Amino acid sequence: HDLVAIHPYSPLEDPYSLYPHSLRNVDELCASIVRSHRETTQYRVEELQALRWKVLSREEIQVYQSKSVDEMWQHCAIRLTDAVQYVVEFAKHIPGFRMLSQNDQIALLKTGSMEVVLVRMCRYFNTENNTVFFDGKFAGVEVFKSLACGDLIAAVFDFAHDMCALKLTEQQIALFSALVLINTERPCLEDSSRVQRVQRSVEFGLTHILHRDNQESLMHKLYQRMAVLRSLCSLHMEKLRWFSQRYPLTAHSLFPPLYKELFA
Ligand code: CLR
Repeated sequence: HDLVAIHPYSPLEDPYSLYPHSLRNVDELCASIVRSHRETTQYRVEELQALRWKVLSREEIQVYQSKSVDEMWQHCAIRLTDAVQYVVEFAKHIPGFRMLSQNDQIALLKTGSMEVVLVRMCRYFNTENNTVFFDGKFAGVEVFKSLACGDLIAAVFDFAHDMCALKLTEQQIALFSALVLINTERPCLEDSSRVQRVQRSVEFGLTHILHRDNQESLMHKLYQRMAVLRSLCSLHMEKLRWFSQRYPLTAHSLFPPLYKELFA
């Protein structure tokens, strides 16, 4: 498996993952999830803020729009896979994650990693002009026209817009991302009671910081967003199946192996 090859399992590196129950307190759990989030998000929020003036020009938009369907899919699949790789790295440092079996780690990442990429997208989103940081500049929905899946793109942009409206702090985003990943309802889990223990600790961590921030009412909204994430990811899978049927060669030989492993 690519996932494992890229990130060899080494329990000794991370003592917390072996004994999550021995965490001195919930602060320590939150701090370690926040640290892992910080270390695996390519850009800091302030950096992205400073880059907002970089918007694609007409001509640059034209270049994306005149790409063929399979060329643009391949391009986006590569970008998405990059982002997924950072999420895999994030997951590995969630206390308790590496204590799970390899099978369960992969099962969680299969559905969860794309969802976390979409959660992270709100950091890369500018609600003033509805653009997302893509390939070094801010891009609107029209840039993705040649993918021929306008409904998915519109839904993804809507989701990012709604997430931005919640004005989450980096800590809240970190804990929410962890909760999205560690989910006992994912299919094909071998040891869901173990996953449940980890899930409970992350849930406890999120509740704790929302309480500390005086924003307990966010919990309900975040659970609602999790349902939206699920539907977005099944739409993504549906589009991928459609694409693979029409362009089997591109999907088979030109997509990144990790993308295929996770989503195909
Ligand atoms: C999300 C946050 C990550 C960095 C990142 C990288 C790639 C971006 C992604 C973000 C947001 C969604 C994105 C993606 C590339 C293509 C994809 C813009 C900013 C759009 C929605 C197209 C999806 C196409 C699939 C159907 C292949 O940390």
